[in-house]
Amino acid sequence: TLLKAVYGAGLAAATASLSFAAGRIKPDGKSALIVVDVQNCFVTGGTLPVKGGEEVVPVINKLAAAFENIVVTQDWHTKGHASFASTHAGKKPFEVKKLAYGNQVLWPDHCVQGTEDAALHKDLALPTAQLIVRKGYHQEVDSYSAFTEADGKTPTGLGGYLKQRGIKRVFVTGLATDFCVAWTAMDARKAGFEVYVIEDATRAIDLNGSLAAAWKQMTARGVKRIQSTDLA
Ligand code: VGL
Ligand code: ZN
Repeated sequence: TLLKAVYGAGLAAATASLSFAAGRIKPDGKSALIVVDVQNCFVTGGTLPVKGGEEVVPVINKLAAAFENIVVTQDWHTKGHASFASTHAGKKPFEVKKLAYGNQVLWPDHCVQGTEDAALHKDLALPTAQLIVRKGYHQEVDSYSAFTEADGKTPTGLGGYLKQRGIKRVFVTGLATDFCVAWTAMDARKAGFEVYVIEDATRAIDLNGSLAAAWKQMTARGVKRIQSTDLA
């Protein structure tokens, strides 16, 4: 029938454009892969597990081959950190508390400096990575972003590092899409980088609609949402 023929043609066109799309983004010497918080704390069995968090590991390992420049981050909290619910009398994990710099989601104790929980996932294979940035180590201030702490003003140094190395484009992966990945991506835009988030190389916490909200904010700020198959 005509309907079938039209449908068939549409499918063929869609398939053609899909295969054309694959590999259209090529990281160059001015590109960096940022691997956010792929730590034991955020995968199954960790203290703040992200659903399917471990599934990003093979995707990121494979992506790494396409990058000359790779930066890894670790959430690296002190004991009794201000972002832990246990630090605040009467507060439970996933409640919100107003701290000096604004509203803070309170988390289970996680990623405490030097613990096995805070170590990078054992299967993460990034031998060519050049820098590990640790963040969230100031007792009174959280840092979802790998660029700027939650007070909105204390830099981690990553922006300066990337700029001094001539990096123009960053590709953000890791955990969690709606917290540390999103904040890192948006701060990278603020710092003037071209920013891609590789969606299938991330997994989300999705607390009260936070995943949809994060994509909306990232998109509004010019972060490009791509898939690992878009890279050569
Ligand atoms: C993260 C919540 C608390 C993250 C870190 O890596 O996304 N989320 N600390
Ligand atoms: Zn944290």
